[in-house]
Amino acid sequence: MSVTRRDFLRTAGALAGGALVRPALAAADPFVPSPRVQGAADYTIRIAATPIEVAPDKIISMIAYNGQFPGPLVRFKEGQRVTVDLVNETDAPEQLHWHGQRVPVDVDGAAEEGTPYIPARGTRRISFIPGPAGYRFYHTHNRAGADLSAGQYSGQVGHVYIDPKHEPGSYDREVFLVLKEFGPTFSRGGDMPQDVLSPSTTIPSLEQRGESAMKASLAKGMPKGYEVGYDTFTINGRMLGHGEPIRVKQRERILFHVLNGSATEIRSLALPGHRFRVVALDGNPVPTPTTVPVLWLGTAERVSAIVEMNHPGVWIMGDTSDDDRSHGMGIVVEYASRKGKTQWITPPKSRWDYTAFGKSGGAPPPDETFEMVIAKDNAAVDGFNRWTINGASYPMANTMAKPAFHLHEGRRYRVHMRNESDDVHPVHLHRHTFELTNIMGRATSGVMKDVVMLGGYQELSFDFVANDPGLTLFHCHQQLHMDFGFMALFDYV
Ligand SMILES: [Cu+2]
Repeated sequence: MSVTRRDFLRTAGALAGGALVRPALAAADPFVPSPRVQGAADYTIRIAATPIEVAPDKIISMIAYNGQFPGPLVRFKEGQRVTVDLVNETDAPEQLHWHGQRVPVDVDGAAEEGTPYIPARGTRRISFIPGPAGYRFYHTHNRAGADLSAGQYSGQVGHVYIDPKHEPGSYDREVFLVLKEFGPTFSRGGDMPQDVLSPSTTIPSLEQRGESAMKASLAKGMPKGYEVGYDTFTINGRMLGHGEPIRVKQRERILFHVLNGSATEIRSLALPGHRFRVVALDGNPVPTPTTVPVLWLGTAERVSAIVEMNHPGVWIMGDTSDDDRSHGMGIVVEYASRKGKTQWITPPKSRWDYTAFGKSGGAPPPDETFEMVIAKDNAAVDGFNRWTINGASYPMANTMAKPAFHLHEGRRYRVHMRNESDDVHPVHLHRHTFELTNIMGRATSGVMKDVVMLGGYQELSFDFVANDPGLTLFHCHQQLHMDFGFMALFDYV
């Protein structure tokens, strides 16, 4: 098995030619570690403006990692210290965040926690012990604000896989996929799909407060706050039909590692005639592996799912949105010796239920609960929505704000979130893994994550153990939301 997997990760030799335009990669490109010479880093990640060909004659300029999109797949070994050189060839200071890892604040890659910037035209060397094992990723943590070329709107996304001491599950090989849009523009109040989560019920008191705040704002003559839309959609940096297909054999069991690398969007993924057996969420094995027809991922979420190739054909694996798929959000899955027109069949409507992957209840009680109420102040900052946690907006002028929540090392905390807005928020906690404990009144346990979607006018709770001292950032991973206030710091006291 391991031979096949390594074989899949072989170097894409064609990239070595130094061509000016780099094709996006059909599969995650392996990272080639620097030679083991004294004083050299194990890995070097170079941040630079790069033209990326997402389709023939469609070449997008983006800030990317090592001249490619997605950035190279970085494979670490759990517990084995690594040194990484971060080289910034742009004119702006950068932050590289090791999403989902338990690392110190000087490594984590968040200016809000105090991680030093990688200076413009400069280099930073970091050293850390990767972990926990599993599927993680790395991305920029810069604020973008009104700049649609900055932050996560850029091409700064790459997979990390930290090899565990024990191999999970039974599968033949792994395929890494990153879902990512390009060509962003602002619109006023373009709505994201909100019919994603299960249950679909809302809490009347939250809805009343949210709706009346919006009505009051519109009555004052305010337009709706800006949202972002895109004209180009890709999987592994290629629009549907313009990349190499995923070539499969009948009866093969493929473990797909899927990352939503979007700055702002919720994504879905379906493969007609096939089902996904979800074995891990955000890289962490789930207690109840469950088979689903469609994967749903909030920004920065990862799903690892095994698909048994038992329906020969030439299929489109793609987003369930016809519009997004027709603008590129798909990749062809081709069985050996099958040719012909690619097929898409719309799957039945489905919703994403986190509790399906957990155990029913049984999480230990927390030592303390933090209440968080999320609210939207429509179009309040130069036409952008301002976001608040318990009435406070994270300051835009100063990077390291006063910590809002205080932790004692070793204690177990519950965060109870209530959403007074109609938007879905993929909320993210840095440097810690949390356990889902309640989704809209349904108790659950055992699902360990670092991002979870909080539904519009809904509530949920997650627990975490304070086991990684240092400033810890909590924020919505939707770029517009985090940039306009939806962030808070935890500190250890
Ligand atoms: Cu949000």
